[in-house]
Amino acid sequence: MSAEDIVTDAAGAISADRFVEISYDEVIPNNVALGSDKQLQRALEGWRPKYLDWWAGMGPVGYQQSEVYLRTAVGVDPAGWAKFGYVKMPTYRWGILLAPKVEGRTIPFGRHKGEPAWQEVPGEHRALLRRLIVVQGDTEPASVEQQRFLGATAPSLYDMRNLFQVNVEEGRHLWAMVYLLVKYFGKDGREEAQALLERQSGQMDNPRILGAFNENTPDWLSFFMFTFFTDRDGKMQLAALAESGFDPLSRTCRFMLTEEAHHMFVGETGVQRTIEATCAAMAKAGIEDPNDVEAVRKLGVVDLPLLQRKANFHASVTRDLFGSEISSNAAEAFGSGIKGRFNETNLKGDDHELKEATYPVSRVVDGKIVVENEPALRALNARLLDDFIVDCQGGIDRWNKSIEKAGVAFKFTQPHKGFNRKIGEFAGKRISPAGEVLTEEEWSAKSGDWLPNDADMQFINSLMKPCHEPGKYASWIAPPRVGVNNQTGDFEYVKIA
Ligand code: BYC
Repeated sequence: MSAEDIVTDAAGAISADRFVEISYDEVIPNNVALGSDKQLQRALEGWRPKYLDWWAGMGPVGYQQSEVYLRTAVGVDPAGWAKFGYVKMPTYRWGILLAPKVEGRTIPFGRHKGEPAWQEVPGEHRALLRRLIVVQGDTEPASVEQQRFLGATAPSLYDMRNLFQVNVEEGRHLWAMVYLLVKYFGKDGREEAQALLERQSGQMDNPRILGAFNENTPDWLSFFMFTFFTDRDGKMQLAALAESGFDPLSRTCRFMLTEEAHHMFVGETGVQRTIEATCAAMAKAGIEDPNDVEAVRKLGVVDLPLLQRKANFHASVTRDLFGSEISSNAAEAFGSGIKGRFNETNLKGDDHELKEATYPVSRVVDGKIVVENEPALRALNARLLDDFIVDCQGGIDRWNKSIEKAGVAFKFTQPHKGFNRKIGEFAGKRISPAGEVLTEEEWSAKSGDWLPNDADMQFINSLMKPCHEPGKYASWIAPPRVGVNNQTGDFEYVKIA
């Protein structure tokens, strides 16, 4: 049975086999019957060596010959069929995996609402669609590039393995976008696929497209915050693209979302374990005041105010990834049925066309933050950003619960939407985390309390020492509650070669 034979009904229930098998017999594992389209297969097999060169040159530094305990998808249903085993990263089976086709699916929003979902690229929306796929694709290799030096300072083999799992999956997400470009966009698509391997994170001449993907990920706290916040932008954007009227994009994104969830788990639990180590060390030393930074740092753990500053930085940089709150690009992508809202199909009491609706947008007017109603169609980026902020809060509440349980008087908060922004309504404005509009002088005097400062970075660097012995963890991070695939505490997640 080929993947294309496996269909779901409109409610999404799989009506054929229980899960969609992926063929691992071919050079490029896939569930899209790649072997039946020789031209496409040749084009992708031609791109593969260039991808492997990129991985060798720009992927994780070191450990390429080490055996890493990785998860490889073997099915694409929501139960996440997976196989765990030792793999050398360059031999990872990067594949093309789409969620099952939903029979009778219609376009859920915009001008074409109710029409059958497109199986081919609609000519009139080709340029816009290509642009969005390229932007999405560009972030995937970018994140691998940003994280490439982290293996050397991994606080445990468990964490090192999680880093590499995230990295190989981001590589697979690049494959997912390249598949769409090469299959549906002809020569242009092949050129874009090439360019995705040429831009480089942080490079002056040919940088990655979006701002946050040119920032450094210099240490493990950044990695955890990145996977908590920035991968969550991935979740929100992929969810919006999963609503797309272009069905192959929708199916691709639906499967990518299952992998994105694991990346956010790595981020949330990474911060959580850092908090646990801090609270435990404070209790042992009899330190009650979380703001007694000097005393806490002497214990070899991360003080909570520093974690808050890291969170402030990554939250604000990630918020810029949503683009301007008011955007004609976003309006056009929605109107044309290419990119929906978060959870679009399930939004009740809504015309899904946004003909009359308005949406409240915050901005600075005459030195004050005000909320003004804007046509909802033009405010789609503002709405997705608000949905993101709500989604972040769940994890932050869980962090706070564990601090409370440890009896420490400290609470993480999300900074105001306008804090430290470079894109959109608040670009160029100085807003405190509490939401006060500041002068340049006030900002300069206080920003070191709100964003990681030089002393913070020096301290973090002093902690970033490798801990590569099975079952051992650096002082600043607690072991996980459960091992990967229920492995025991002393499991050797990476056999370092
Ligand atoms: N930096 O109307 P505007 C992920 C550009 S993360 C630099 O404000 P629009 C992942 C914009 O491109 C998810 N440039 O915004 C996470 C536009 O340029 P053009 C990635 C920026 O277009 C972790 C111009 O400014 N996926 O998957 O409505 C690890 C005006 O744009 C930025 C997507 O983002 C910026 N921050 O929306 C691995 C989904 N912001 O076109 C992976 C696809 C805006 O005039 N992309 N610009 O030359 C989109 O939906 C939209 O492109 C954006 C921007 C939401 C990014």
